[in-house]
Amino acid sequence: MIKVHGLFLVAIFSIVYSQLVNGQSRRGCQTRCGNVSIEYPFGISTDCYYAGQDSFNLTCNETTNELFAANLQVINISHSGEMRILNPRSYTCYNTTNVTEGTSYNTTLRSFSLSNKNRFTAVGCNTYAFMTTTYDNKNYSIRCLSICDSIPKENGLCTGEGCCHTSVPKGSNHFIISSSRVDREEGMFSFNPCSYAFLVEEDMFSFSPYRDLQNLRNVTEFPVVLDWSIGNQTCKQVGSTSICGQNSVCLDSTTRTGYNCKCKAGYDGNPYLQEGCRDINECTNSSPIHRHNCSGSSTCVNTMGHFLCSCPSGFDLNATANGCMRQHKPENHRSIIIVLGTTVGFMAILLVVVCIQQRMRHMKNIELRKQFFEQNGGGVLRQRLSGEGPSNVDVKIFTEEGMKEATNGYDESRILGQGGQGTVYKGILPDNSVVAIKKARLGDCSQVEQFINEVLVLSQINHRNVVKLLGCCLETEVPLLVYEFVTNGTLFDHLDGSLFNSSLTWEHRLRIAIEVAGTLAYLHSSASIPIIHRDIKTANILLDENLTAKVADFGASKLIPMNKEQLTTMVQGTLGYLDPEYFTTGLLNEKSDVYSFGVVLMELLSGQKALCFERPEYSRHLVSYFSCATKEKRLNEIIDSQVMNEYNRREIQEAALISVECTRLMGEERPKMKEVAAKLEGLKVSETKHQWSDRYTEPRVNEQLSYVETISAQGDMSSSGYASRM
Ligand SMILES: *[C@@H]1O[C@H](CO)[C@@H](O)[C@H](O)[C@H]1NC(C)=O
Ligand SMILES: *[C@@H]1O[C@H](CO)[C@@H](O)[C@H](O)[C@H]1NC(C)=O
Ligand SMILES: *[C@@H]1O[C@H](CO)[C@@H](O)[C@H](O)[C@H]1NC(C)=O
Ligand SMILES: *[C@@H]1O[C@H](CO)[C@@H](O)[C@H](O)[C@H]1NC(C)=O
Ligand SMILES: *[C@@H]1O[C@H](CO)[C@@H](O)[C@H](O)[C@H]1NC(C)=O
Ligand SMILES: *[C@@H]1O[C@H](CO)[C@@H](O)[C@H](O)[C@H]1NC(C)=O
Ligand SMILES: *[C@@H]1O[C@H](CO)[C@@H](O)[C@H](O)[C@H]1NC(C)=O
Ligand SMILES: *[C@@H]1O[C@H](CO)[C@@H](O)[C@H](O)[C@H]1NC(C)=O
Ligand SMILES: *[C@@H]1O[C@H](CO)[C@@H](O)[C@H](O)[C@H]1NC(C)=O
Ligand SMILES: *[C@@H]1O[C@H](CO)[C@@H](O)[C@H](O)[C@H]1NC(C)=O
Ligand SMILES: *[C@@H]1O[C@H](CO)[C@@H](O)[C@H](O)[C@H]1NC(C)=O
Ligand SMILES: *[C@H]1O[C@@H](CO)[C@H](O)[C@@H](O)[C@@H]1NC(C)=O
Repeated sequence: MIKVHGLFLVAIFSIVYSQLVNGQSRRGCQTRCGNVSIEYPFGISTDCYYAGQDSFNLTCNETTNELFAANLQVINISHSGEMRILNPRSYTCYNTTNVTEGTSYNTTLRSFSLSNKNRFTAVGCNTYAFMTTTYDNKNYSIRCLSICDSIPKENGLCTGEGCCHTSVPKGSNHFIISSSRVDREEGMFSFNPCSYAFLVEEDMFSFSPYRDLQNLRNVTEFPVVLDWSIGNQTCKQVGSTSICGQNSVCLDSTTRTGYNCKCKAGYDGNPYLQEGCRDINECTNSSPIHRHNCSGSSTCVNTMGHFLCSCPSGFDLNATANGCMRQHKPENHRSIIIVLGTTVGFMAILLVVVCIQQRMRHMKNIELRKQFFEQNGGGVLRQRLSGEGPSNVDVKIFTEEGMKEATNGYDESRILGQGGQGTVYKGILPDNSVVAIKKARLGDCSQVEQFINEVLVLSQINHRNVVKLLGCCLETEVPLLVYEFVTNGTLFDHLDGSLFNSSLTWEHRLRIAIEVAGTLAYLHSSASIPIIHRDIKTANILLDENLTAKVADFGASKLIPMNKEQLTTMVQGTLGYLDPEYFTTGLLNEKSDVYSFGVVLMELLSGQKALCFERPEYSRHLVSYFSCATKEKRLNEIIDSQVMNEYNRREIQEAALISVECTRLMGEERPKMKEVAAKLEGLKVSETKHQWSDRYTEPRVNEQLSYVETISAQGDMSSSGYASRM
C-alpha cells in the first residue's frame, strides 16, 4: 500500500512538474500581466525573479493591467536580452511668440541600457531636437534638425523635411530629451503648432506629414528597446555559477557588461530556467524556423536537438549534415568481403572438383590404356617377347604419346597409304629415324587380332626381304605397329606406273621375283615355325631405294605347325591372288602362297594387273589369260614390251612357265616355294650364260577355271561375295 502511495505521489508530482515546465516559468509565479507574458529571470513576486538585480522585480498594475519595471512601462520581454518599454515623447508648443506648453524627459534606466536599435527622432518644422546621454560616466549630446515651411508632400520619408532621425549610442542608461523651435514664423503654427523629440525602436515609426505635424500630440509614448543582462561579469568570470540551464549556452552581452543565456540549436524554451531548454520536435513543429525539410513528415524522425530524415536503402542519415549519405565504407567492405569470400570459396571448391575429376580421368585413362593393352594382347605379346617363345626380333613397345608426337597427331599430310588393314602414317621418332606407323581402323576387332598376329609372326622373322617390325603400341584403342620405313613404294605402284616414273627392267623384275620367292621359301620352311603369308600380292611387296623387295603385311599370316594343314573358318586373301583350292576347301597350306606368288610373277612378266575388268572378258583374269597365252605360244601378246628383248626371251619363257606351274588348280601340283626360288635363281645364272634347259614339262593349263567375281571396293575377300563354278 505504501509503495502504491509512493508511486501515486510520484505520478502526481511529475504531472505538476511537467505542467510547470511547460509554462516556462517558476512554480506559482504570475506569468502574465495584461498582454505581456512574464518569464524568469523577470517576475513579480519575490521568489519569481532573479534576485541578483532589482531591475528584474516587476510590478503589475491590476487596475490598468500595465507592467512596470520601476517607473518604466514594459510591453515585451525577450530571452535574447531585450526588453521593450514605452517611453514618453518630449514636446514644445508655441503660439506666435511664446511657448504655450511642453515637457522634456529625464529618464534613468538603472539596470538597463539603450539598444542601438533605437532612433532619436524629431518631428516638426524648423525643429531642433537635443539629447544628452551618459555612458561610461561621460556625457554625449545628440542633435537633430528638421526644416520645412509647409506640409511635405511625401509620406514615410524621415530625411530632414518635417522629420529627422539619427542613431543613438548603445549602452547609455540615462538620457534627457528636449525639443525647440528655431524660427518662429506665425503662419507655421496653423499646421504645426508643436515640435516633438523622442526615442523610438527602428522601423516602428513611419512619418506621415499631414497627420503627425498636426496631431502627434495625441501619441504620448513610443516603444523603446532596452538591453538587459545578468550581473556585470562575463561568462568566463561566472563559469559554472551562471544561471543558464540545461541545453543552453552562456553568451557575453554585446552591448553591456554581464551575460545572457541562449538555448542550443534545436531547443526551445527559457534558457534561464534550470530545465528550461527543451527539444523542438521539428517533425510536428509548424513554425518555419523549426520546421523539418524532409521529403515528408512520415520520413522525419525527431532526435534531441535535431531531426533526421529516414533515407532510402543504401543511404545513411548524417545527423551533422542532416542529409542522406552513401552508406559507410565498412559495410561496403563487408559486403565486398562476403562476395569475395564466397567467390574464392566457390572457386576453391571448383578447383578441387576439377582436380579430382582430372585425376580420375587420368586414372581412368591409365586404366583404359591398361585395358586396351590387355585387350590388344599386350600380355600375351609381352610374354612371348620376353623370351618364352623363340624370338629373334627386338620389338619395342611405344607409348601413345610417343606415337602421337611421331605422327604429328595423326596428321593427314603424314598418311602414306590407306588400305583394308588400316592407315599407314609416316612417323619421325625422337632420334629422327623415319618409320612407318600402321594404325588399324577403329572398331574392327578382327583387325586388332590381325595386328597382334602380325606382331607375333614378325617377331619370329628376321629376313632382309621382310619389312622389319620395330615395335608396337598397344595402349591405344586400336594397336599401332611401327615398321622400318621403306622408301620406294610398292611393287604394285611400280608396275602400274601411275605413281612412279619407273621402268623396271627384266633384271630388276627377276631379282624381285627371286627375293620374294626366297623369302616365302624361308617363311615356309626355314623359320622356326612355318609361316604362311596368305596375302602375297604386288601391293604387299615394298621396294627400297635399291629396288630390293621387302615383303610386308603379315596381318593375315598364319603360324602353323610343320607339315600340317590348317582348316580356317575364314578365307582370307585378295581377289585375283586367292588360291581357288583354299577358297573352296578352306584348307590352308603353303601352296596358297605359291599360287599367289605365281600371280605376282605373271604381273612382273606382263605388267598387267591380276584382275582387270576393263580388259576383254577372256583376259580379265590374268591367271587364265596368261595360262592360255603361254599354252598357245602367244607370249609376245602378253609379255610387257618394255621387258622382252631377243636376249632374255628364253628366260622370260621359262619364268612364264614357272608362273603357270605355280598357279595350277590343285595345290599338290604346284611346286614348293623352295623349288620355285631355286628355278628362278637358275634363270639368273643362265641369264649370264644364256643357257636354256628344258627341264620343265609343258604346264597343264587350267582351262576349266573361270571366275564369276564380284568385288568390294577394297577388293578385300573378307567382305566380298565370291562364287566359283568348278
Ligand atoms: C492587449 O492587446 C489587445 C490586442 O492586441 C489590445 O486591444 C489591448 O488593448 C491590449 N491590452 C493592453 C493592456 O495592452
Ligand atoms: C515581443 O516582441 C516580439 C517582436 O518584437 C513579438 O514577436 C512578441 O510577440 C512580443 N511579445 C509580447 C508578449 O508582446
Ligand atoms: C519590488 O517592487 C515593488 C514595487 O516597485 C516593491 O514594492 C518591492 O519592495 C520590490 N521588492 C524588492 C525585493 O525590492
Ligand atoms: C494603477 O494605475 C492607476 C491609474 O494610473 C493608479 O491610479 C494606481 O495608483 C495604480 N496602482 C498602483 C498599485 O500603482
Ligand atoms: C500667446 O499666448 C499668450 C499666453 O498664453 C497670450 O497671452 C497671447 O495673447 C498669445 N498670443 C496670441 C497671438 O495668441
Ligand atoms: C534628471 O533626474 C535626475 C534624477 O532622477 C536628477 O538628478 C537630474 O538632475 C535631472 N536632470 C535634469 C536636467 O533635470
Ligand atoms: C553630465 O551632466 C550632468 C547633468 O546633466 C552633470 O551634472 C554632470 O556634471 C555632467 N558630467 C560631465 C562629465 O560633464
Ligand atoms: C487627437 O487629435 C485629434 C485632432 O487632431 C482630436 O480630434 C482628438 O480628440 C485628439 N485626441 C485623441 C486621444 O485622439
Ligand atoms: C557588480 O555588481 C555588484 C552587485 O550587483 C556590485 O556590487 C559590484 O560593484 C559591481 N561591479 C562592477 C564592476 O560594476
Ligand atoms: C535541411 O535543413 C538543414 C538544417 O536544419 C540544412 O543544413 C540542410 O541543408 C537542409 N537540407 C535541405 C535539402 O534543404
Ligand atoms: C556528416 O556530414 C558532415 C558535414 O558534411 C561531415 O563532416 C561528417 O563527417 C559526416 N559524418 C558522417 C558520419 O559521415
Ligand atoms: C509673452 O506674451 C507677451 C504679450 O503677448 C507678454 O508680454 C510676455 O510676458 C509673455 N512671455 C511669457 C514668457 O509669458
